Amino acid sequence: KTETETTPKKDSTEHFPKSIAEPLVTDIYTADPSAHVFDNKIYIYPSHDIEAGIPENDNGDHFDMRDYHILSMDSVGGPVTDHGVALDIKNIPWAGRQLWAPDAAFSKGTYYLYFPVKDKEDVFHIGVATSKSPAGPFTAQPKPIAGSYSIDPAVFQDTDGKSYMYFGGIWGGQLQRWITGKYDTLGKEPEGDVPAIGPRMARLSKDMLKFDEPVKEIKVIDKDGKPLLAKDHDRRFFEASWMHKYNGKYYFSYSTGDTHFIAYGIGDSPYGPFTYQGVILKPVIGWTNHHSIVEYKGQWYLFFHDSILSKGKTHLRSVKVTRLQYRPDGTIETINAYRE
Ligand code: FUB
Repeated sequence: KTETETTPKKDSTEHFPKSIAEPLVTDIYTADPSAHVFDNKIYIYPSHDIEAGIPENDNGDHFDMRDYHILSMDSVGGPVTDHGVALDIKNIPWAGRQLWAPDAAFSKGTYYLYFPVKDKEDVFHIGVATSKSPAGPFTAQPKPIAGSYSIDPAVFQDTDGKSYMYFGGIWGGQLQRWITGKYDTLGKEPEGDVPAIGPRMARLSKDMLKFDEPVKEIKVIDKDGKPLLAKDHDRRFFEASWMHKYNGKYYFSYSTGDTHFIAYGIGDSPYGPFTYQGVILKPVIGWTNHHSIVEYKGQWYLFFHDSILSKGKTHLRSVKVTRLQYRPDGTIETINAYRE
């Protein structure tokens, strides 16, 4: 093991509510789980949280992660394999600091790991690394994806074979610095009765290494077709994009950040717009909320994280999984990660 943190004792949960799920692994801290089914197994691409000793701030400097470990399992509830270091920041030529929430995809015999990291000027961009194995190790491309910025890539492969990347996150994720399309360190999250900043997306090229079209802003709208407003912190997009398809509809889900919900909208196209539907996951222990949704052997699952194992340290999280249920009308039952 390369980790320096110690393993918290099992009784560390005694002052927290009883969770509906246990951490998938307890010898390292993991977060931001992006789950996929590859080779009939579930592979989870999480952030690898560490104690870097950096004080908490709104920029997220305390999330100073330096490598990725990939997890896999043959069955939900069965043994979980930690495949060790899959990519180290030392081996990403353009990286400065902070390896945040990754995602992965498979195409034509190659696995792709997409990752946000700050460059040497402290600006987040999204990189890609390749491997012949879903568990890595991955080899990073020499430069970030051209035209990429901000954080939290989520790659969705549609049933017609096209692949799309959704990305972006405000505050520490720097999306508010790209409002004009050019980087501006003074960019701020809008306030009040103006539309909220939307997540970004672009179709990926056939080789999965580039954007195949200009980056677009996508809209989450209310039932009247109006974009969610900047003041609507309970519903507006903050970070942690995820896309999945169910019964022919496109489900875009995300974190509301400072109000701590995983919320979602449904649309008829991967480009949206997505009509806001409600909350998938209520706030968890720890500031961040970040998830993925995947179908495995006919059952849908929500992967998420919380900070119970670290006794509530926001930057030391643990990945968990629980079942996700649809109502007959296609909306999703809200999940409370804790027993009432
Ligand atoms: O893990 C670092 C950041 O915290 C992620 O990129 C965000 O989505 C939040 O979970």
